[in-house]
Amino acid sequence: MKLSGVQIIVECLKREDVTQTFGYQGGKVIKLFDALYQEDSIDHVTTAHEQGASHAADGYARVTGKVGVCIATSGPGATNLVTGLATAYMDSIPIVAITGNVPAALLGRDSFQEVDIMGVTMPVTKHNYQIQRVEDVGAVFQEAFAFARDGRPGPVLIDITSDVFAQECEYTPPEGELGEFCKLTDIPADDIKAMIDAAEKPVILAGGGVVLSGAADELFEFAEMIDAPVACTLMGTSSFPGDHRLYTGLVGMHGTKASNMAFQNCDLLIVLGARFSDRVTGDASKFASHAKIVQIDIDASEINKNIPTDLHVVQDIKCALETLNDVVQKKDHTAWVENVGEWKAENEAHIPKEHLPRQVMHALYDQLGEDTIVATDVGQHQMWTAQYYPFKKHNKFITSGGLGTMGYGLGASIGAQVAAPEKHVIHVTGDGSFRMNLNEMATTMRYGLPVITVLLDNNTLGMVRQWQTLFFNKRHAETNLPPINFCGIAEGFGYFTKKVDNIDDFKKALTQALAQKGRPSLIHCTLDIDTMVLPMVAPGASIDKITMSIS
Ligand SMILES: Cc1ncc(C[n+]2csc(CCOP(=O)(O)OP(=O)(O)O)c2C)c(N)n1
Repeated sequence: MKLSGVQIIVECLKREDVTQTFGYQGGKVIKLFDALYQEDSIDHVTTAHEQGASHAADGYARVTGKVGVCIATSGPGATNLVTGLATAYMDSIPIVAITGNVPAALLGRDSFQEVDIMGVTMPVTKHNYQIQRVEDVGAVFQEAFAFARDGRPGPVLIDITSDVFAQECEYTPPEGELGEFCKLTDIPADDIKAMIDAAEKPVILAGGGVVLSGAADELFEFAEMIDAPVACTLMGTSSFPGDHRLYTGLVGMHGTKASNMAFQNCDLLIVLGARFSDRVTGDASKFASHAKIVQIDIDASEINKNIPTDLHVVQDIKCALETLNDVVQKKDHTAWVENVGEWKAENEAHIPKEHLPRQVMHALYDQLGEDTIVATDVGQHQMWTAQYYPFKKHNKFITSGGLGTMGYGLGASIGAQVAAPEKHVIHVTGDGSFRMNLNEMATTMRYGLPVITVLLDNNTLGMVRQWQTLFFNKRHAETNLPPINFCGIAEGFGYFTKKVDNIDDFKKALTQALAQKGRPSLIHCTLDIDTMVLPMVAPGASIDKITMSIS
């Protein structure tokens, strides 16, 4: 049967089990939206800005494990997606972005709203396609979804010249699935077991790969079996329960004393789905220098990229851990775990009792159950969340780890809440970041998404101010932010709001926010401008050179 380009696209989306899209209208996608309007099995969320749509597709993908889909028109609509694509690229999140473009005959003529989105997105997508013939739609969509999902996931862009939407051709859905593109290696389970048997001071580093492969339960079993402390990267945070005796917290620049000292003193480091970013390793030449290193990652290009390893495996983390859990034997590293526990206690002793960010995180932890989703923007508030929110089993931490995108959090929360309407979604933000995405309050209101935004407002770009204080002799250039009546703005959108400056009022406000049915909330929590994220390791220093307090 003959179908039009837009009808084929809808068929392709259904074939890929797409039930939700995020995006924004425009002249070059009007026909596509018209076709989606007539299709009951696919819901659409219109965000306030295309960047919000790409972050929402990202948050949706992180919660469902499915490919997130966003749609934008040509020119500015397409370029507004780019930060979201780059964010997803750095964090390995599967997205298919669909953009309309000018008709093929007008390409390259500086036509109205024409932009070379292929050139723009090439470095920030796993792959991109431009469709100029209706006959290519079916095959391109099948391959694009397979690429987005396959191996190390990532964003893929499909740009379609708008004449394709109305063109017709015979369409037969492709049969079967494409083969796997990613080449995996066998798991040398006996070799890894021998290294574990020989180790007296093992440590596990859990990265984003553990979260992406859904391997939290397998990690839990593995860590308990080999009795090894578990540290997390920012992207790995929430893959291991924060209140577990083996958990040591974040590693690296804002890592805990326990994690950083454990790395520098361990004799075996097992790295699961982490890429040894410079924020994790500090001075790479001094990183874990007493340890044998085993690296397991699904992406062969990550192996030995930043840190040389003694043994590596190119594999999905869940699959690798399932295999290892079948062969490893119960270990007892009491002395080593107690040693790490002393560093944990030292870390704890340095945190002031009245540290409001920590009190807020603990109040959230106390009042929210398992299976809660916590999304952040970027800055100090992001680090406080990773440091102090003791993620429970199957909680999800959603953050822009690789690109560090201020303005990510509310869009991502929207995608997360759409994906999991029954769960609590908490958006932790700073005043700088919130200014970048508060337009998306229009979206949470419109769709009745009860996201709770916790704004930690220090009247400054806090993370940058902290660096200025420490490394620029307190010259606070362009970081102060004049106060804003955020509650007034949020009320304008229809939000429930409360402004607080102490933990008791915060807890009451949270109880009230949790009782709002289908209505989003803002808890505006004011902080002292010089509240710091500690501990801290100076950029490029060895990770055991830890500053615990600043007077
Ligand atoms: C889009 C973007 N612009 C600039 C930065 C650089 N940057 C990193 S953290 C930060 C400050 C964030 O301030 P705020 O959102 O208020 O959070 P706080 O650090 O105060 O918690 C800045 C400007 C960034 N990460 N992203």
